[in-house]
Amino acid sequence: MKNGFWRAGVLVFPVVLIVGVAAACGGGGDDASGDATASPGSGKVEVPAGAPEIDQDNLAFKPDKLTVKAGDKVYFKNSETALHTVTIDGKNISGNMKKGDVVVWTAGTAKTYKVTCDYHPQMNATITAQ
Ligand SMILES: [Cu+2]
Repeated sequence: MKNGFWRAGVLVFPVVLIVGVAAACGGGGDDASGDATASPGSGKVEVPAGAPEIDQDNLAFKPDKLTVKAGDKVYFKNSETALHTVTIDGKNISGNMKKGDVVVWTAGTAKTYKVTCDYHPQMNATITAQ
């Protein structure tokens, strides 16, 4: 009786272990997102009325000076056919933006940010977060 129980236990236990390990390996693994503040290449983002916005138009950022509160979202929109980027303090946060693309960025810290475009050195703007 006691021996029979033991034999069954020894047989069942390794099977449970293997199934458990297989299940643990199945999930997760797709959390590769980097910058949560950017939405690269997405044309689906709409700019809310009255939100801080900078247009990319005629090879310029318009306006080229913007003041917001720290924590505010700033919307960048490419309004022309030329490809642009939103590069903030040297970091490209947008990828390539086509006409109509909108990228949202959050001015996290109170300071002045330099905004440039990787393709057009003449495109410059500053965003001051207070
Ligand atoms: Cu550009």
